[in-house]
Amino acid sequence: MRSIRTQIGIVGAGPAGLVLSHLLHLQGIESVVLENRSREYVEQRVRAGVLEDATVGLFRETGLAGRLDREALVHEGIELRFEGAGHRIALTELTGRSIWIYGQQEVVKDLIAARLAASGQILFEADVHTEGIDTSRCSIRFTHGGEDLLLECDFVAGCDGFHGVTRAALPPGVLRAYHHEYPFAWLGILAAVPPSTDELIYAAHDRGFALHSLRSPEISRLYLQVTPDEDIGRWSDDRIWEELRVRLSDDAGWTLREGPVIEKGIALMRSFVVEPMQHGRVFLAGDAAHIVPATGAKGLNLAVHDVRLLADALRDHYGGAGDAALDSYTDRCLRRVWRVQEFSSSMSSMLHRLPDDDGGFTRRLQLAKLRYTVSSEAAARSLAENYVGLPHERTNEGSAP
Ligand code: FAS
Ligand code: PHB
Repeated sequence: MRSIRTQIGIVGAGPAGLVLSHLLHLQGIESVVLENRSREYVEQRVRAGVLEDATVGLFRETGLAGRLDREALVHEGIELRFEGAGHRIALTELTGRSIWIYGQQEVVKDLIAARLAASGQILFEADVHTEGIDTSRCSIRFTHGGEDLLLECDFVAGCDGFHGVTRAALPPGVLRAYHHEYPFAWLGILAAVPPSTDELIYAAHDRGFALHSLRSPEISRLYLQVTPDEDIGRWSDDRIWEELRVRLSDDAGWTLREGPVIEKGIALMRSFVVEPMQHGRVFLAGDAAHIVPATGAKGLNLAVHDVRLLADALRDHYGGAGDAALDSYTDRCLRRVWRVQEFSSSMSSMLHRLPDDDGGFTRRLQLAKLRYTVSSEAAARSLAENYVGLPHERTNEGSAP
């Protein structure tokens, strides 16, 4: 079997794997990224849309923000809509920081272009299986172009998402998993119609949650709360627009623009964390280690924070600064992971219609929390600083990435 040698073997060309490969490159550290889907597929996969202040800051610092700075939309607020009225949370006024609207597939396109422009190695349609990952020898057997190959490396980074193989390759009993399934899912659409709002609208309607987000001045992104076992076949485009119209309505006669639906899908909402996020020379990052419900718009941003810490720690390792940062990778990631889990969970339970098996008690609590959040500056500031994202923790502040 032909073997390839590199320093860091990265499984998965999502935001985590690609940002890691880029940051390592800037440190003169080699990596090979193995992705089992095609380039076309990963560049068109619709997912995240909200980037935190710190994520955009890192992209600017590391030369990844050229197109983002030209095409992304900066937002300084979001709206919470309930009981027929909208309430703006002034993110930038309250925190001094903003969010950026820029589709995940655009981030992935920019990252792949930057890696390939720097002669980075990304093998698409490389099939990696759990049994192919040797966590003790740090090697990965995979198939590419019909050939069986062996990637030998100093470290393995599992950036292969929730359904990936690296986590499962770790010896049994090493990981402890924490998880929570929410009693709802999101039906999301991409529509070729100009957004009906300049800022995101999170609506907590009696019929269920709805979110009006966007991708560009021409493309809207909208979500509806549905049941976890919902059959998308039962949702015609007309029915989707009808339900969005009702749930996003307000007493001021706000109108929703409708248009052709160009993509639709259902995403389950779960919280998931594994501890530790490392074993020997194998490190997990992003959705491979943790999942948050999309209500807080955090998953991609959390993945970027993980790999920033991992790249810094590997820089220290290869730079002779020791392995303290590698050894404490899990603890430093989990501080943010659980902060974000708590925020995403509280946003989810505040905004979604929950099973009403307590005579409306929960609904009354939700409305009380919503009213407090929009009427108390302290509560609004707390939501705002979590939503724009807390500043990134850094290793050895002095040395630039
Ligand atoms: P990813 O899942 O993105 O990437 C993993 C990669 O590994 C994939 O390319 C996969 O093909 C590959 N892979 C899997 N198995 C493999 C194998 N065996 N061999 C080789 N490769 C393999 N996050 C936000 O921050 N903001 C948002 O607004 C937001 N909205 C979301 C909306 C929805 C509907 C969903 C579902 C998620 C949303 N997220 C959001 C979260 C989302 O963006 C994820 O957190 C993000 O994709 C995580 O990135 P990665 O960890 O790189 O995992
Ligand atoms: C999106 O634009 O896809 C999006 C925005 C906010 C969220 C989740 C998803 O909370």
